[in-house]
Amino acid sequence: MEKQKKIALINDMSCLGRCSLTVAMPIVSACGFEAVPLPTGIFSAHTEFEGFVCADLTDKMQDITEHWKQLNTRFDGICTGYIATKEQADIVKRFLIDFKKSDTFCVVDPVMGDNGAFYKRIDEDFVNEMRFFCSMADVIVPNVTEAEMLAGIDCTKPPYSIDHIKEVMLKLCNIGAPKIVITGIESEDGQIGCAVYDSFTKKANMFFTPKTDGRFPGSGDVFTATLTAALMNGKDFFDAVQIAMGYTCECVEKTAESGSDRKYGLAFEPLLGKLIKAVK
Ligand code: PXL
Repeated sequence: MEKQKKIALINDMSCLGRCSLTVAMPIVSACGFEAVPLPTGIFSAHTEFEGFVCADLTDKMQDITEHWKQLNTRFDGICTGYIATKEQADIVKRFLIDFKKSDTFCVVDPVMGDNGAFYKRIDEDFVNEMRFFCSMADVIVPNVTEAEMLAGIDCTKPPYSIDHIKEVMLKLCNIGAPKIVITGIESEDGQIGCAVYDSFTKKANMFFTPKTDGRFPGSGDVFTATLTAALMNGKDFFDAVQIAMGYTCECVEKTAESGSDRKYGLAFEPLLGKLIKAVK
């Protein structure tokens, strides 16, 4: 058997409401990678659930990474997601400096906001931290709101015009990440999709698919985990984006059809078998 690759997943553990680690771990594991979680916090359920409780793991993150250093742990991939505070951001920055080697593939999801608004904890200092992470990444996957924040453009609401997305993408290129995927673009003709740019080939593209009505928490996390797995399996960048979009959309459709409460996240598990074949 080929040597298995290890991916560090820096994200929160929301126990109920499939998102962040409860999505990233099974997806990258199913795709053949060893998933190594670095939890930023444990939530009873993600923050859209009324009355959630949370244990912050900032101090433990430091201890965990120290132990990994003593063990000479090497990661083939690093994927960052929900980071709660500036202090945690500093720890993750240290982590990237210590563990990102020349052959470590790094994907950053700069979780900061959605639908034209910042999440509560986000201020301009935090956006600057995210700009730094993004500059160290091989691929960044902001949604439109996060892309606007990183680019220093006022946040707008969907639907988005193609010209606006092009303007955001042009400014984002200055951040330094060589490959960019802007996710969750709700277009003026009722579709949803991604804009992609590869600074190595200087090629840009947009991919759209029909949109299922309503919000689906955790769908961004399904997308990012799938994209990471597909890219680390050697898929071409634009192909990997389409695989991740296809899987996420199919999970969204199946979840909508099932009539389950969408707050509990995407029913991604029944489709994992199909995903494994697609990323091979
Ligand atoms: O990516 C979704 C997510 C992750 N982590 C936490 C969240 C959410 C969405 O609300 O609350 C804690």
